Amino acid sequence: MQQSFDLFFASSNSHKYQEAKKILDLFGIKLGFFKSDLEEIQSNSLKDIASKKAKDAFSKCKKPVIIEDDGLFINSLNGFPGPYSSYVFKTIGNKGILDLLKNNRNAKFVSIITYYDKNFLESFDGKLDGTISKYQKGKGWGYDPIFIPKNSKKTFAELNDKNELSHRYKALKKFSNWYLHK
Ligand code: ITT
Repeated sequence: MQQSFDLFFASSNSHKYQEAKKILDLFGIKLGFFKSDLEEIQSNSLKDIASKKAKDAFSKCKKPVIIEDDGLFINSLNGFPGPYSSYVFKTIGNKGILDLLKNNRNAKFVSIITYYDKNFLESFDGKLDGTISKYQKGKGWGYDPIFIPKNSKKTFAELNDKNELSHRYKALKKFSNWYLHK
């Protein structure tokens, strides 16, 4: 039986979709997956990248879409990898990041959720402060084994309640509030 969805999450990354789906379920929004490699412009602004990606996604999906652009910003590296987080993960990975860090390990995860349906183009952000661990801990995707959210001793990969506090949760909560009242 075919399920009906309120909107689609366009991304090449199924981990992001699985988490976004669980979060939007809490707000009563049914999220489908539109698996797609989206065009990503080079820019220092996650919001600009996300807006372009959302329009590209809509032109392919032809249904209301959200896309998400994330960045891990490390203080002692002047915000690197930031908008280049995806590329950096694929090239040097978590080990490469750990090798670059010394004492100051403060960082933040940022999520931009952008919605597009031809009438609306809206973006919502979620930010979460934390630190980068000394070693990889736990089994998780992406930067989960090295990111320790503020007020926690565990990495994202070791936490059971990541979806209740993540950068993604914060951005999707703002999005839901707007979407359900628009
Ligand atoms: P898209 O097709 O949606 O663009 P992507 O994986 O390229 O997928 P981003 O550019 O938004 O997505 O992601 C930047 C990087 O940050 C990417 O390497 C992710 O693995 C990583 N990342 C984002 N959110 C994360 C999270 O909650 N936990 C661990 N890593 C995360």
